[in-house]
Amino acid sequence: MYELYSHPNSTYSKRVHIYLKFRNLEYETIHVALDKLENRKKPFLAINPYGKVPVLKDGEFLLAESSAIIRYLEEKHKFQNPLFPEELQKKAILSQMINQCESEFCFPGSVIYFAKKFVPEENWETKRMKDSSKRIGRHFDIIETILAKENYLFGNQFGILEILYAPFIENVAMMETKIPKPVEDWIIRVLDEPTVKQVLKP
Ligand SMILES: N[C@@H](CCC(=O)N[C@@H](CS)C(=O)NCC(=O)O)C(=O)O
Repeated sequence: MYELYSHPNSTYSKRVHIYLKFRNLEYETIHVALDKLENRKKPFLAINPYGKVPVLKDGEFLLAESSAIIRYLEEKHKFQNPLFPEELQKKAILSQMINQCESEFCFPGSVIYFAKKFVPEENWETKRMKDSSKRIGRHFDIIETILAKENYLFGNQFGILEILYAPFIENVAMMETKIPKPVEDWIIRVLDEPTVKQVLKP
């Protein structure tokens, strides 16, 4: 059975939980106490030298990075309705969109999330946070062009991008950015997916 090193408040871990439930794959969760800095201690650093969750354990094989884990499982199981297309250029566009999700939304989103959750307001780097909000706003304007026509970001069905975005769009209110209506509707749709709800609102 798969083992997933994880923490209940970890947005990146939640992506993998959503995926595992979406695919009905059996797994066991191994709690890593980030709050007690267990991830910075030797036993966990032997599992992931970067000291981050999630990490998947498949037998002796260890794999970190949420999107790499999902891609590995998806390719390993060869499901009938694969989340990654076969066709070269479609696959390339999906990779592009995954990278943009990480760099244009999740990264600036994490800057704001981390500050608002863990840093006293007097120590906020407000310029950096404002720049991050602007960057997210621009990203939303760009994905709006797809979501004005389709219900989901790729192939017009719930897929890998929604799984990667879900734990982050849950916190979109704190990002203080204008959300275009088609994007707002998509957020509601994604957060209403059964496997997403199971993980985000257990
Ligand atoms: N790019 C990684 C990011 C993983 C990550 O940043 N995990 C956070 C929890 S959400 C973590 O373990 N942080 C602990 C630390 O940096 O000390 C992924 O996609 O899995």
